[in-house]
Amino acid sequence: MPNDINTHIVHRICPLCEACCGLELKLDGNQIVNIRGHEADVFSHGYICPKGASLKDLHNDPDRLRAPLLKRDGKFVEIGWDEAFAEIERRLLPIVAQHGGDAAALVIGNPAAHKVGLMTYFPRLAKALGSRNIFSASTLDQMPKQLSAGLMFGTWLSVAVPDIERSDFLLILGANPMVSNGSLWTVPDFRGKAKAMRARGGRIVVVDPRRSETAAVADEHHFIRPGADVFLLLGLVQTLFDEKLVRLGRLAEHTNGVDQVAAAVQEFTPERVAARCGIAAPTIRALARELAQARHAAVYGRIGTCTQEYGTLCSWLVDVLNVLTGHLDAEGGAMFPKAAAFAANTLGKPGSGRGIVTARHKSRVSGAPEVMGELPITCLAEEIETPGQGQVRALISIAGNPVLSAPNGERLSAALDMLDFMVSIDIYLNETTRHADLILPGSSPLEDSHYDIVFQQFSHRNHARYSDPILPRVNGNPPEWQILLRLAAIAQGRGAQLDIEAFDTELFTADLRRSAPAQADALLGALAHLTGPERQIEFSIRTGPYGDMFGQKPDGINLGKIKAAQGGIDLGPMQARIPELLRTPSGKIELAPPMLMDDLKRPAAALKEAAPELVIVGRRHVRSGNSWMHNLPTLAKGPYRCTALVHSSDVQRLGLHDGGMAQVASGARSIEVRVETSEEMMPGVVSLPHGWGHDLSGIRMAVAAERPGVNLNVLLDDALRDPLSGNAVLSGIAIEMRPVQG
Ligand SMILES: Nc1nc2c(c(=O)[nH]1)N[C@H]1C(S)=C(S)[C@@H](COP(=O)(O)OP(=O)(O)OC[C@H]3O[C@@H](n4cnc5c(=O)[nH]c(N)nc54)[C@H](O)[C@@H]3O)O[C@H]1N2
Ligand SMILES: Nc1nc2c(c(=O)[nH]1)N[C@H]1C(S)=C(S)[C@@H](COP(=O)(O)OP(=O)(O)OC[C@H]3O[C@@H](n4cnc5c(=O)[nH]c(N)nc54)[C@H](O)[C@@H]3O)O[C@H]1N2
Ligand code: SF4
Ligand SMILES: [Mo]
Repeated sequence: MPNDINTHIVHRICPLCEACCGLELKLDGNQIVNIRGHEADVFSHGYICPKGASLKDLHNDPDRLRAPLLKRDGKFVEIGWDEAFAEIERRLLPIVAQHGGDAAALVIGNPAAHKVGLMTYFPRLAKALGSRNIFSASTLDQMPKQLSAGLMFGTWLSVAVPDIERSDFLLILGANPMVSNGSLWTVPDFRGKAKAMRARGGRIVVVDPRRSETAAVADEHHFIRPGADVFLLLGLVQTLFDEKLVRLGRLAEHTNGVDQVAAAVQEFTPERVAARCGIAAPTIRALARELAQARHAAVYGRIGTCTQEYGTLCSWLVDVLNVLTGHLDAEGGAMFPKAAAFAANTLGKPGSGRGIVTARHKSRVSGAPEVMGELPITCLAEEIETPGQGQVRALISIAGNPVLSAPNGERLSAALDMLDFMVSIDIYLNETTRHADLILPGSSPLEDSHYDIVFQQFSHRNHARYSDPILPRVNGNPPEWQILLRLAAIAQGRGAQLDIEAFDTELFTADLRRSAPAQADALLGALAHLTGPERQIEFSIRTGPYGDMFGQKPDGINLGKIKAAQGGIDLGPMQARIPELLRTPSGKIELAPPMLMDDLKRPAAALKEAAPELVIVGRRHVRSGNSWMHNLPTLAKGPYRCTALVHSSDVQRLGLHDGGMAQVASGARSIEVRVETSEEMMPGVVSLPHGWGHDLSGIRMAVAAERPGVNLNVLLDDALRDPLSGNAVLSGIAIEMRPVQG
């Protein structure tokens, strides 16, 4: 093919969801010809979904920001980087000087988890700013799981994931990996793996108020009343004790608190929880027996079980089930990945540690406890609105779009306009960044190198892969790590002009002198050829569990070896890690953390609560990613997706029409949606995707604005949280629905 002469092939880990597939890109010069799955990738073996191929659209998107934008007289104008940083110095510093560090808040969103530069340098910025007002998408998502993992196993990210390739029974609650491609469970090609599992005689059971795409490929599906998983899970645990099915096996000597759990769940018999969760008692008993008797089984719960008022209890009970049935840390069960770098559960003395604490401080207005260094993002609006010492007056938002992604975005939107100064680091002028005084453009993923420091910790199989930058930066735009570091320099009063490479080395050196004082000089020498994220990655890999220890273990790995290996390095299936993984002070699994035992009061009191007549839950689609991929033509095409799925019995009862419009109201707030009759829905439950509503003024996303959809989060209540983790309640909100004429 003559026109192939100039083309070449490069590889990149896909940053668009947690599956982290290896992609193969064909380039013609700097033009992307096509994108497909990378067959030789040791982890994803060529799998790709429609979003992966859309990286081309993302890179080429004319709306993607490529220069800093400053708001002048209400209009954004392009400016240079020096001017941008000078402006930040001029406006941010006086606010902090006058009102203290807490006056400047930080918000970081989901895409940051896929950007190694943002992940490794956010802590530097947060430290330099010294603010307690740190918010992130974690409190719209997985904070309950992190808290329960921290309490049980001693570090925030010690999350057990199903060992699907060796499992023969999976119980999945509130997750739809057929669409989401997995979350807190990095598992590319869930469909293929589920199919293989069933071909070996395995079974999958899904619990979801909607017969989801995952339920459709499962063996069994049960509707559940939204927000009522805690009752089902308590019923399952109770049955294990009641029917003498508890078998801890190898973990018995490593587990504290079994008797306390037994006592605490006594009243939650299947017969008493059945009506509350909507699943019959004999079904609950049968599920408990099947789980206990399966040789290799795992319980897995995700967004549906986290984003509810009992999020932490649910997340905990999922692992209580895994422990009590002998499936935690066992082959084919719920196992702990061992990441090659950055995992807290591979650092320090194996087998015990300091554990975790929460509530080191509380939010000023609502008194919500700090969890993992953060406050609930649903507290942000009130922290801006409420005068007094510690009021938030300046905001730095990084790869986050809380105006769409957080409950009651309209309130937040108005609050953002009250700020004295706001700067966003983002790739779009969107619903959130339109409020900024200054937007600094983040980079296209294809301009960045990448190493997964987050998702290796949740991968169903251990691996290490690295991506080089593929395409050149434009306009002399700095990489995102340097943007964050320069903001840190400004916040520390070191000036916007500071030599950023020297500052980076200064901070890295200080870290090394603290963590490895005796070897610091030698290590610095060995790493002298690297800067930025690469230096941190190389250090972490080489001193990590598979590392070459700077030559002491010649068979170990380093960044050079990972780069040289086509498709990365496979580090094998998950292995049993208890007790080595534990970092609890006791050196045991804490099955009955006092905070959770105490919280059982809430479900006990709510056991008899009647169901609202109609509630709303969320939904995802393969051609969409939260709020920001609707501007990519390959994903945006096709049928209108922001529809409300309503069961035919509700359509009839409420006088709605398939394809017609309806008003959905929650209290005083309401939206108008298009109705789609669906037998997938549990009667009394409506499903609407989140992340839509691109019809707000002042955004620059032309494709998204053509079919804006409506924002589910307008309806949701920012006062509703899981009190332990601070996570927002996004599921099971009571609504009213009526047809809109015309
Ligand atoms: N295509 C695509 N992929 C994505 C994303 C995306 O937007 N689009 N987002 C990414 C992100 S940020 C995340 S966190 C992950 C999330 O990944 P998942 O956790 O798999 O999330 P969902 O696909 O939303 O599936 C949640 C399921 O929970 C059900 N559900 C709702 N309420 C309840 C409840 O109270 N109880 C139970 N048992 N079920 C309930 C819903 O009907 C839905 O089927 O997906 C990631 N992947
Ligand atoms: N009702 C309801 N609400 C939900 C959910 C739900 O299931 N239901 N899911 C929740 C979940 S799980 C999550 S994770 C949150 C997500 O919440 P957010 O993280 O606030 O939302 P995103 O839509 O992911 O927005 C990401 C932002 O990052 C920008 N961005 C994208 N790529 C880059 C990049 O490379 N660099 C920079 N600097 N910026 C970039 C985008 O332009 C966008 O502004 O939403 C939550 N909201
Ligand atoms: S499943 Fe799709 S979006 Fe997710 S990493 Fe793979 S290709 Fe990317
Ligand atoms: Mo998420």
